[in-house]
Amino acid sequence: MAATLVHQHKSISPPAGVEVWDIDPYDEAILTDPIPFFDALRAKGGLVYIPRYEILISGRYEETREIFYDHNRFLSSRGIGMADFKLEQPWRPPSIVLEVDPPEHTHNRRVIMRALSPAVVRKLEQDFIEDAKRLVDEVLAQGDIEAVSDIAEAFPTRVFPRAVGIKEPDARKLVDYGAMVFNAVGPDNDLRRRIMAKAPDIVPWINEQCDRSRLTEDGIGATIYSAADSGEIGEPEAGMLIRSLLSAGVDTTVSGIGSALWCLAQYPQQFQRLKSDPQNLCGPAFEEALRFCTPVQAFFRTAGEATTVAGVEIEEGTKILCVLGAANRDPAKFEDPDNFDILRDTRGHLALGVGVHSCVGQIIARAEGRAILGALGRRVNQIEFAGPPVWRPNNSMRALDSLPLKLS
Ligand code: OVM
Repeated sequence: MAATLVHQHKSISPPAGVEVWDIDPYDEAILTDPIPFFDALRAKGGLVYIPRYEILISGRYEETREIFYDHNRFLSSRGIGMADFKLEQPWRPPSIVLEVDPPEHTHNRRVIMRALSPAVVRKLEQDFIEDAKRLVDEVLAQGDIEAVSDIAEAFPTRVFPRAVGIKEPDARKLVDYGAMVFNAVGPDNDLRRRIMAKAPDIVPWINEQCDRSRLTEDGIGATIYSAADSGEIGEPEAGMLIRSLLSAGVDTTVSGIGSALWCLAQYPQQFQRLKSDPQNLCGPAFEEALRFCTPVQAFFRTAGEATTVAGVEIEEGTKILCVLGAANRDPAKFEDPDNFDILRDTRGHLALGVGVHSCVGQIIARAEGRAILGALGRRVNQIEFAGPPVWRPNNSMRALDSLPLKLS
């Protein structure tokens, strides 16, 4: 008998002892204002059942970390979105690093790790700092700015494609592709459909940029292709790893930098604190912004076998939505979690995941964050809102749509 598919995965009934919560976590009102939802989620238990999608959802720190850490029980190869790749055709060929389990994962990740190593990023960081200084001077000259387009999108789309070695970058297409990739993590809702309508315009362009001929000979992309030359991976796999860089390397840092700006405008004393020692506090400030406004709010894992978490029996094939954004606000882990404090101990936050799949680009992402926050701390006296910030709904990414600021 064929399994019944509900929202692209196996039909699952509520496990004994878990609360059934009749809510849509993908409601746009929740996506744009998630904190009350996070609080309610954690209050209901370590795991909660959502009948609308027949999924489990976790928002407490301990359970979320347990699931994310255990790649043996909780698979990525069946998709990190709501769709089970064992049962449904994915919207694009699966990523060979994100949507795969060990041992294939280990082999492919090693190639990207080398291309994004601390030594590589150390060489790029001076350029990032120069670019950040230039960008901050540009926006300071303007006074009133729209910080999403003028800083949050401008900075990563300037420095990251260049570091990869994309010869003809197109910031709009890179940002839109990120929006597709992160909305694809959710259910087949309006948000996902609207952005997927752009696929014919964007996907072929992205795929072309992954070709060796489109890349410079001295970038991160070339390093990945050198692994194809030595036979460590095939030529098509090298292209797929470039696609991963373009999938995960733009929207994430755009979101992180935008949210960090929002935090500093919302908490002016924290900005003054950053200004007291930009050199040393730009890193901690970016880290706290990652905890406070976690860019990747939630990814799924799929139970590859029957198992238990916190005493709850989980069926094989269960999709579990791990809400990293909620875990990062868990008072059981972080004292006074709803306070943005750049001096707090942020260690253990889950914004970059944990375990074998933790963000492989975290070194370069942090270098970008430090560069821009360092430049702001050194060159700007005050950051104020010049209008109401607007959040942009997305099925997995917390991101601003517009952030009018006055910099002086
Ligand atoms: C990828 C990738 C990696 C991390 C995140 C992501 C959903 C995509 O390898 O394509 O966004």
